[in-house]
Amino acid sequence: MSMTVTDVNQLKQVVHNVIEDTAVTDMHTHLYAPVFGDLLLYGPDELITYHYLIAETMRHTALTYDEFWALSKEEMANHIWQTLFLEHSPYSEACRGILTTFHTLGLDLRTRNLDAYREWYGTLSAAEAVDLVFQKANVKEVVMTNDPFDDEEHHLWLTNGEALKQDKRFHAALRIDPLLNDWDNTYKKLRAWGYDVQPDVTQDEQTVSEVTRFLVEWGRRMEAVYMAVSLPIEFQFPVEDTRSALIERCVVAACRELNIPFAMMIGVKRRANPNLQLAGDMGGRADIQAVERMCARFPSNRFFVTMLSRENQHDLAVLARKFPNLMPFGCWWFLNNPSLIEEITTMRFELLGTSVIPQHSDARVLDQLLYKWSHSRKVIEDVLFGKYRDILASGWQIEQQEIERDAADLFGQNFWRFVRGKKV
Ligand code: HDL
Ligand code: ZN
Repeated sequence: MSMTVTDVNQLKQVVHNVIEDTAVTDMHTHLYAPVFGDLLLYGPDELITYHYLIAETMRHTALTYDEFWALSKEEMANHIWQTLFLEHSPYSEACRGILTTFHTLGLDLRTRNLDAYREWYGTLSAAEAVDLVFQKANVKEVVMTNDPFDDEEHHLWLTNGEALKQDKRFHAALRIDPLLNDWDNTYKKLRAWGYDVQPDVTQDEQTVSEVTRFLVEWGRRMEAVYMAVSLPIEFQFPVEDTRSALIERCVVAACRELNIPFAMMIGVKRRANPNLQLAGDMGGRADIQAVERMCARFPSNRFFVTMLSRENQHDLAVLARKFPNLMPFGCWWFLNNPSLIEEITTMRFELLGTSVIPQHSDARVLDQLLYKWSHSRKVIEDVLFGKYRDILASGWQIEQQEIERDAADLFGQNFWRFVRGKKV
């Protein structure tokens, strides 16, 4: 029996409870099921050496880049802890996330004793850590980032593929950055794997069909729920270049054959500072018209899109009003901060109602789910409450089960309907 919500205080409590109780489908992470072995990262040293914290540490430390990278993982974590947590207050989002994570796990932050935290984790197996973190974060399932061009992952899929798909909490996404962003090196890998491709994609039908075969074979091997790529700030479409030709002649065709969406994550500049390695990437404003042309030119394809620049967010939301085959998702990377999640989610709810996927975690370390989702849930709850409050004030009556329905859509159903080609 659902309850009709009649006043603002009752509404606030109902929205809070529903958001807390709604299990999440996390549509973009860099996590792996335990069967992937060491590819699954968890624990204090992995959390504290997350590349976000390395970038912040290098703004304070007297160490040179070489001195820092020469440290062991534990020494790195000790140096980051000393620098960002003990010598300065840890209120940046990446630092605050560590505190939220440890607090949620019941660790005593008053001690600030990193070795004590390490000792607590010591006995936790990867499988136990997954069960514990998924339960505490109220995460039902995650989508991994699976790169067939990574030698270790390539080997795992070819030698143990069925075992990699047994844990139904972990879904695969076929990530194709090397294909679209580094063709001149990647085509040689395809040839070595038995795909008869030539360097020039635009002139050779055989190459087009072989690249498409590669994508379809790996999409099926992984049972990928979508195909994904991150694209640079300067991404344009269509242009006379290899990336455009591969997208137009191979990727969209393969996605149609697999009946899965193509996810574009646009606006990255890789290694702006190569000395920072993974921490050295930056972002910038990209061309929204490339997305417009993709959606218009391929009406039977579905596109997940997230953009790295704050300045692209309004245009992306407006574009999604024009193209039902476009699904904006998440507050990606440098946008995954409370102030920007609030701004972007408010704008999306005002322009798209419930037909959007407000967040993904992008977690690289398992335990990050604890903070990435608790921080985002709070912001999304506040924005959603505000929107319900506005319509309540107009005399609209809201049922609790309608709030439960909307939250389930935002935190998972929209994703699965879009993956399966159904209206959201
Ligand atoms: O390309 C991506 O998927 C990005 O999310 C990068 O992995 C980035 O380094 C990251 O971890 N963002 O959170
Ligand atoms: Zn990512």
